[in-house]
Amino acid sequence: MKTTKWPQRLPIWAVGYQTGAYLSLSLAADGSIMEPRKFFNFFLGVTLAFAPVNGAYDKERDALLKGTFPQDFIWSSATAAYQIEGAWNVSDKGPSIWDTLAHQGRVNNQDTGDVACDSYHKYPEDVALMKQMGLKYYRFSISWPRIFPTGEQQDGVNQDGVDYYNRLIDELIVNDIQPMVTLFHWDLPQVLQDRYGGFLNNHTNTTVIHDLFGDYARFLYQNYGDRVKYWITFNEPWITAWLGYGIGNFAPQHNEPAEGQYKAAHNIILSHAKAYHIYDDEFRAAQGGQVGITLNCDWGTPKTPADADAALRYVQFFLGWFAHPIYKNGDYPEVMKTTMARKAQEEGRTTSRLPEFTPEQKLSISGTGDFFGLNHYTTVEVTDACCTPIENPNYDTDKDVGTGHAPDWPRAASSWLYVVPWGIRNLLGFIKEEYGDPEIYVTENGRSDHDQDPAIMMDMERICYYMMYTNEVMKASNMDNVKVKAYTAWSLLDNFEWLSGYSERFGLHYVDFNDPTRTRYPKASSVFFKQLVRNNGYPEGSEFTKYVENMWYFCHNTTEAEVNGYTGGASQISSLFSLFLAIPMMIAYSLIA
Ligand code: PNW
Repeated sequence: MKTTKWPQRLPIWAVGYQTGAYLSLSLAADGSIMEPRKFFNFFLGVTLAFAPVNGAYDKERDALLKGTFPQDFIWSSATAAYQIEGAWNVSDKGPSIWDTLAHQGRVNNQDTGDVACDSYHKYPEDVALMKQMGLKYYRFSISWPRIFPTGEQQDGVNQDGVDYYNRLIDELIVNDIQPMVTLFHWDLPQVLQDRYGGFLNNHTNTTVIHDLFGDYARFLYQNYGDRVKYWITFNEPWITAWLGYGIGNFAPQHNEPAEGQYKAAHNIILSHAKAYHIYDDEFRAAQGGQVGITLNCDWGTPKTPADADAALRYVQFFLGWFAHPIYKNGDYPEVMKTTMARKAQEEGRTTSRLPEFTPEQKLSISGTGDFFGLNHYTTVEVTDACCTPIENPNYDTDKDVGTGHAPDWPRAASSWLYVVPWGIRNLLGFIKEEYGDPEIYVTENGRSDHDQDPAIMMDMERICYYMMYTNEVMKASNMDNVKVKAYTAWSLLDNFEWLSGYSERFGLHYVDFNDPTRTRYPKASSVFFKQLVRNNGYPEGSEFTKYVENMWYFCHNTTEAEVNGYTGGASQISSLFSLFLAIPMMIAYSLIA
């Protein structure tokens, strides 16, 4: 692992922490050795007296809720095939559109997923890590071109690929971990892109891409459905549609921002419905599993009361685009249709850029989710920007909104990731109201660190993130009666973070990508998460909850350095805290736990 380099320059608050540390050490130096937990509590108390107050937080709204999740609550962690597997051309695996993009050198630092975490070979280690954390569920994805090299079954099946997922699933089951399988996490077979335009394939009719996705889904149900009871058809179709076929910075790099995303989304929704009905008609009775889709959405909060409609429009264009057809009535949200119709008029078009579903299609789409999969990371502040016609319209301008971030929201390493825990509670409440109180599985939530020297192993800010976000999920569950059934941490491992390559780390476990054996190291957050799972929340009176109570104030004040534009913030906090707080804390805690 990397060597420790100490920060050259200390911000004022850090001096406060240091002073606190020395103070508490000297106070304890009356000859007696303090009992670890007392020492830690005392230490934290003194130290936190020096912490500045972060204006991003509200005492009442952000208060710690004590209590536990429902008994059958699902705790899980997630990965995706291209991000962890490597073995990109082992046996007959075909190339995916992400292999193509990465091999063109389009990723930060020219990184590729060729080896990634090498989970294709090291999957038993991954399973062991989950076992060690006490996780009973694992969300992973299957690589379509690893199963069908061209994407089409008639061209041949890659038996080695089929066997790989059999081994992974068996390893999970033996270790009492339930698989939750995503059919499509962005790695479309390149041949399908070349032959049919991928999800742009003749979008207005039932076309070959729907059938091919259906064939692929059927093959997976047939081969794995005896052991897999949770299926997620698509991961974040919003990203595939907008970044893949609209802006085109993600694979397959199709740049058509006026219409590409709407066509692709249309095809994805129809492909999802197809896969759902195949399960319903051919497998459900025998296998008894569930099929859903995972949608991502940032919460949109109005900047001023006058922006309330704009914020709602933002969420409808984001989540509603997919959720409204699937979970409500087979069709796009009303506000999307009327907005796009008005734009067509303004632009002198005879038809809307938003395609229409036929009545039969609406019927077949509506209600095709046994659960509602949600990926959520962040929140934006929305302002109304209605309604200036512009020359080159795109999905972003179509919404007639402006987006920004409150100046005091702490940030993670990913440029788009602002830490706003209460956003998830609002979003969960919105889903409950809007889509008829579905069972919601949070299928991703997490926070990135930079890849930096020293490596962030005492990842206090990730601990804070999980602590605050899961507590907000518990508020949604226990106070707002939202049917949240699952919480999934993204990610089990540091991995290939798409265009950012290995420069952003989301893992509960550190992976050294310079080490040919890709050794995994647990970060402090994995210990925290283990305790969270064991306690099923924050039960009154438990040692874990006491620890969380002590951390709560720290977590709500910590990222001040970054807020003030001090770029090294995350590392300063982490390295100082490893020395003065996290290490004694972890030792103390391991003695108790
Ligand atoms: C999700 N954005 O993607 C994906 O499901 C994961 O594969 C990914 O690693 C994770 O979130 C963290 O990024 C996103 O640019 C990718 O806003 C990009 C964005 C959001 C989510």
